Amino acid sequence: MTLTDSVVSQVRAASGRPVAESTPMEVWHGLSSAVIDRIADDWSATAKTYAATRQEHYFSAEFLMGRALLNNLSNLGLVDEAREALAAHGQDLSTVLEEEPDAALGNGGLGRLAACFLDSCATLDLPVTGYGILYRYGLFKQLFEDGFQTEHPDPWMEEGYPFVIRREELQRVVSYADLTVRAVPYDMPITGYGTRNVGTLRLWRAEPVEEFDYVAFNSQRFTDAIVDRERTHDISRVLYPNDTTFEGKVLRVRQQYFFCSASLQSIVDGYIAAHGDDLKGFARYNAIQLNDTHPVLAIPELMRLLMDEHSLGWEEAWEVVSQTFAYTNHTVLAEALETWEMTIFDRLFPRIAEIVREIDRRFRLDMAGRGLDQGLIDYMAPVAGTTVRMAWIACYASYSINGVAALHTQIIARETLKEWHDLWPERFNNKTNGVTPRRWLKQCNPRLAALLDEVVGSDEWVTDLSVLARFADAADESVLDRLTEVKRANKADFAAWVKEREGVDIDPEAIFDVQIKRLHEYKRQLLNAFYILDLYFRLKEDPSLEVPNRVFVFGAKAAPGYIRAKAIIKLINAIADLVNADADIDGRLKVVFIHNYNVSPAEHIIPAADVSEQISTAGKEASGTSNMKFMMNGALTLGTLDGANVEILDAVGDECAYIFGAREDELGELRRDYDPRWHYENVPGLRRVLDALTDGTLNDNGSGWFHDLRGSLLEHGHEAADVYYVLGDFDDYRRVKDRMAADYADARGWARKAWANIAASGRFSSDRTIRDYADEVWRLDPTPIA
Ligand code: 26W
Repeated sequence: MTLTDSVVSQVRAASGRPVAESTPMEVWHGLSSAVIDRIADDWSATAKTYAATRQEHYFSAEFLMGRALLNNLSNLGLVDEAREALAAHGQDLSTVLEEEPDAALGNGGLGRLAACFLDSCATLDLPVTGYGILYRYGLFKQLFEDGFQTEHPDPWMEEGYPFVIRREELQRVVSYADLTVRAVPYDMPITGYGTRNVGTLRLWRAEPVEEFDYVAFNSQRFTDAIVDRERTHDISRVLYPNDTTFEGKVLRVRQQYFFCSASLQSIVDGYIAAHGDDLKGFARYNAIQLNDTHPVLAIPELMRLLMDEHSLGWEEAWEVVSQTFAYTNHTVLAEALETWEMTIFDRLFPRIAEIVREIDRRFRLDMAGRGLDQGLIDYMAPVAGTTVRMAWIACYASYSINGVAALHTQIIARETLKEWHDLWPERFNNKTNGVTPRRWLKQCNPRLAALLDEVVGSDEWVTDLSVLARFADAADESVLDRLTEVKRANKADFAAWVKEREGVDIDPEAIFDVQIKRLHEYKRQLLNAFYILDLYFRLKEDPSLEVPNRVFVFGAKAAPGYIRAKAIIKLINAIADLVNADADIDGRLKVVFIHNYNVSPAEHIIPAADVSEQISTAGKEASGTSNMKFMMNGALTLGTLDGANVEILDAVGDECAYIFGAREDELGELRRDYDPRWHYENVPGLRRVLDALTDGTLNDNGSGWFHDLRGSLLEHGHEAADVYYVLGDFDDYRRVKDRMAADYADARGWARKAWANIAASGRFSSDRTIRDYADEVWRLDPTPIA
């Protein structure tokens, strides 16, 4: 059946009406079902092929998938056919695509990385499956009220979602001491670009067991059963909105155990079906990547399954476990390191608690045998008094430990995980992050994709982005002018999108300067805000100042309990109110805070950006991945030498990136006698900016938040002032950013730099990252279906 025939029948089935009379949402449902119909045979064949081979399983509490329909159509080469099929019935594909809700099952970088990885694994025909949780509510929806963030639920699949298939027959039971639940898998097909292989993301949903034994549901225990039903549904109800700050909430550890246990049961059963019941060979056929410490309970849980259900001895089981797991660290921030109270483990899963204590006991013997002193053993042991340290368990049990950018890997080896590196340096390796050029270039920026097709002479760059390097010098003036034209057209589209979504007019001729990422003090949105405020005052003081028009774009969610981050959002909105409405400024500066930033807004924003703000305090951003998306789309990086920025700079050269600020290796020294007050008093512009927070220039609606922000930078209270060195880096930031703006006037020169960025972006494709994991960590071969 052609897609056209299939779409018509699926839309009619979804709406009960002819296609022409169906709503765009109904058309979205029908077209999505037609895609599933199209891939069903290949998906099943892929699963069968992978079951027989060595596989990798990617365990992650977060998968920030975004929208699925365009991605699938594009991977399958069906975009034009779908557009025509709909047009024949008076329906517009772009309108239909914009109906789709984002699957926002992640907070930020770590979750989106998992999604890009799955795309690359499918495209490279690698036998990799993702495992996570089917959260009923994704990351909260963000609105602004009087410039304050408010949070609202995101019931993203309440109206049905064709891209997950419930696999009733594959359900498992997960037991806690106080509760037994069913785990039902919902499988999402992961198509690759230009391949028939279709991978799988398996997301588990918690459901009550009463369908199994509803006898217990009757009579005396009726209310208990109702309460248990709710407690069960709680497990997969909502994604924790905390990014980087650890909270020892019982529900979170329940969630972690839930998906680890269900996934391992499914993998072990798959192994037995394919290779027989001698579990000692498990690690020959299976590797498990732990995406940060969130799935580390999989380590004691696999021990339990091997020993209690499959009768291996401790040593045999430990041998299997220590050849199965690999651990990726995603942050050096101390407040993010997960530790749990042992009492929680005792209460929820006493057997896991017992296994963790035994790991701890044997670790101590093992280390004493190696001659480590007692202080060091106590520091590194999995259990410290009453707390369990998940990162230490991961380091002890994993055959591979990796960071996510070269600098980050150096820092974890030298500091965060130093003692482990001293013991087992061979376990440590770097895997610099990457992003998929399918979603982040081909799909979101069709104009640039068309230009690349022409310059390269084919679309081979889509699956091998490194070919662009061959064309680094191939950009003559006509190519550069067309690149400028592509960017201009993208900016015009974006301006229309902003007008419609946020009600703000922006000038497509202005420099579009963008910072989109979770709101955190270390990411220093505040530094950007201070620059804007300072520029505003400079323009007020001297209206004849020659500066190009500027549009500053922000997108960021703050964790609901992170008041200082929320204060920074309020501040940026207050600056927008001040600047956008000022008749003296007359549109020369505009500030737009895109509400509810997510994957699909990013796809509108990034292709239109001129400047990519990557301004974290050096040493704090493990990698960053939006930096790579911007680079691919021809925006120039304005950044510190942090995370993957270091490697971006290395790839493009310093004429094609704007680098400022203190380096990671200087900061220790600089901070020792750092006096933010001195900067306030002596750095041009800073006093005026900081005073504006509290002198009535900016309105925080009586919250006192701006006063607190100012205090966090200037006052030595119980915490150190300006721990992220905002004032220390301000002067250099301002100088470099001013220079960058001046450079923009030379359109050809700017385009040349933009082209250099695009051409050098090959090493930041997640295809490269995944090949490195497959070769060096997973030892996995591409396995195309016959
Ligand atoms: C336990 C609370 C918690 C929740 C999330 C702690 C830590 C996290 C993540 C590790 C935060 C995160 O998303 N880290 C980001 O990972 C990206 C992918 O590797 C990197 O590009 C970012 O630099 C890093 O901040």
